[in-house]
Amino acid sequence: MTDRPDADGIDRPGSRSLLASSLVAGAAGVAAVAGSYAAVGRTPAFVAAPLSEVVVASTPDAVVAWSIQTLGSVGGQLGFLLALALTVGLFALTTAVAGLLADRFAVPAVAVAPVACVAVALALTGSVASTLAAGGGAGLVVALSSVGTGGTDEEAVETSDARPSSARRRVLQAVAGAFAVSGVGALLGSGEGGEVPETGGEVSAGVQSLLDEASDKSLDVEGIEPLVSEQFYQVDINNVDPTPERDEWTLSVTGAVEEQADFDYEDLTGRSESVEHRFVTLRCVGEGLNGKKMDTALWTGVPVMDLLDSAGIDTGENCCVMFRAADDYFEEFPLSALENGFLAFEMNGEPLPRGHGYPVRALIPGHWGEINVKWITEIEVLEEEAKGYWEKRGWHGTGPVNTVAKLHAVNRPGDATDGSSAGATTLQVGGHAYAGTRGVRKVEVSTDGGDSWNEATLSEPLPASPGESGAENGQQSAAEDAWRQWEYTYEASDAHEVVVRATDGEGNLQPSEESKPFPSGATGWVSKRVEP
Ligand SMILES: Nc1nc2c(c(=O)[nH]1)N[C@H]1C(S)=C(S)[C@@H](COP(=O)(O)O)O[C@H]1N2
Ligand SMILES: [Mo]
Repeated sequence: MTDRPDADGIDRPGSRSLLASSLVAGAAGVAAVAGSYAAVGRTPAFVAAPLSEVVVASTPDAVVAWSIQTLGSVGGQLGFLLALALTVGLFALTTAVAGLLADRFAVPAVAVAPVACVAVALALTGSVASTLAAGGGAGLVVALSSVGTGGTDEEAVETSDARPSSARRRVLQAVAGAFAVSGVGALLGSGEGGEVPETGGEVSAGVQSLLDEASDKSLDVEGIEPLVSEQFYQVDINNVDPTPERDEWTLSVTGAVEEQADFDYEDLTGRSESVEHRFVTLRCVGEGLNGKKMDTALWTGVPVMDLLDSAGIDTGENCCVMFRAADDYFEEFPLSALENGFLAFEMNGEPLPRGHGYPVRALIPGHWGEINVKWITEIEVLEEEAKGYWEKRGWHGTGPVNTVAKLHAVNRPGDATDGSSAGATTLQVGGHAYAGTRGVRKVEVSTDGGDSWNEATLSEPLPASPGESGAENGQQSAAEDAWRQWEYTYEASDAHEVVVRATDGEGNLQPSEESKPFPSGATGWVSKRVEP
């Protein structure tokens, strides 16, 4: 043992060496995690993924629910950072213990530490690539830390003068190694995302013309998403999304059916007569009244019922369905809502991005986002009601969405002198309105805190796909479940309160009563104080 205090009782070199060893172990921990990331990216095979699950599982349900629904991705990132730190710590500890054992049996730490890290990584992930890369990263750092220091500490212990510089050198080399591995890890790992095939940016002519139409119909308002969102929000229970392989993916129809049926990816995409492109808006029940977890995309897929008819579902006897997914998420809702359901495998003409449910997700028209199950694997037909993931946590998010008009843009088009009367400024306010399958009939804007109302300009409706229930007799009608943009331009010279409200397609005015997102979605009218 070289860490023993010298006979004269000076323990400086010993503690220095302990510190040095800890720093080297820490660097090795970083390198192990970075190595694994380089090999597999942020996938379930990443060594930090299991601890991330532990973090989520050991956080109280209420905190997880709150964090996912309100912080969304930020909450997830915090949990994930904690998991990363814990995983680095685990590998650092492993390296340190391996180092002590190596000392004890007088073998080089370089031989023991990587083996120990490999064992830990294997226990964590079971992925060979991830494991070898973690062991390799840690091994590299430990090896670097002994280069030029004589490999063992024997030389260094000879004079107490030599030790500090040697220890410093060990640490510097280890840290440099960890930096290098992390750099490579970040570079390689960020490119990984589970294997979502590339389309080379080629979008079919049909999809392109629909996307063009959406862009033509988008209002000219700075600061709001166009009719097809550029940044589509993401909400799910995972810190690390699952990576089902397209070729191994199956959807099983189980439960109260005449015959259980399994479908694979080809069964979906191969039904060319059924394939449709639908504009569909999603909105998270957990978002604030004027939140940004509401977006629209053009989705390609097939109607659920086209697929399920072969399984023989009795819609009279059965009440509901439970959807299950590769991330163990599950949601239940009435069978009636399934009738216009859609199974999507493309988003805006590209394969579904991993974060949005690759290879296949469900879209249930008009309902809150949470039953639009991503990475779907099973549809179970139920004879009795059951609770879904969020309903077990107190939410009521399986029903139709609330009507909302959001206010996201306050613009000053042109300068004050441009066309506006003396002392007044031209103002433009705008946003989106959504009422699920009820559709949006009008949006009204008040610029005096709700005393008087003016009708806003609405974007033209997005077109329906031929299979949507809104599209009858081959008539081109409005997409069944898509938002509209609204815009209102006016002049003002004093600070004032802008309020917006929508009326749905059935003539119901958006309720003014205010409630929080939990448990059934936010209600009320969005208002904003505007200074000209
Ligand atoms: N498998 C799975 N599907 C899921 C979720 C999930 O956590 N796991 N989250 C749901 C919630 S709460 C919402 S709001 C929508 C969001 O879809 P997006 O991430 O594609 O925007 O997905 C739903 N589908
Ligand atoms: Mo959600």
